[in-house]
Amino acid sequence: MVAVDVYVRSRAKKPSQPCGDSFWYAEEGERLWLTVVDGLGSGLEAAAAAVTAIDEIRLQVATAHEREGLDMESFLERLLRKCDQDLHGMRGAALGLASVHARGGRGWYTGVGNVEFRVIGARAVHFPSVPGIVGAGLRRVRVEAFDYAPGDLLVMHSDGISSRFSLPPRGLDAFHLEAIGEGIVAEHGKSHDDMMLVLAVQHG
Ligand SMILES: [Mn+2]
Repeated sequence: MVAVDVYVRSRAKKPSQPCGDSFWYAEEGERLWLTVVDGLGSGLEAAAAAVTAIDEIRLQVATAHEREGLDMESFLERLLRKCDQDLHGMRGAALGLASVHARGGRGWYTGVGNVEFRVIGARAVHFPSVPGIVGAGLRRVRVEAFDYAPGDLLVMHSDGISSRFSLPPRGLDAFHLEAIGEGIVAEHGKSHDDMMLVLAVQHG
């Protein structure tokens, strides 16, 4: 059993419309999965694109996690390309997808468009946005590896949050997700776009 704290904060550009940004967090076996998808534009069509991508990710992760020796690099690339096909003819989306093992070791990240991902561990790692639109035909897909240890802070967000925030270094105490998240949203959340911020940390 893995103990993970997850903080999620989202906000629609217009309160009367659905938020076009979505997230998914899951634990499959001992592997943690985190994704943020920003459907282009806002409202119903943006939300539909984001949900379509997340449904595909859920399905593929659920069917793949049982397999021994899953090659994460090629799995993430195939998954991103499948989402690209699924969203063809829809609004398109920016997407970030990360996976780590609860015992630590190498973590994996892939992303396209204005979703950013950071890992705050022994050192801070930042994966900025990569040009492209999921659904518009991806040419190159980059899958990146990073070092992960239990207790490291995982941060993923859409461009409804300015990426200029700083984060506390990993110290002896656990990260306080609520305080960190509320601070980022208050100071760096944008009022003219949908917003999604997800923080996750293992504890215990
Ligand atoms: Mn956006």
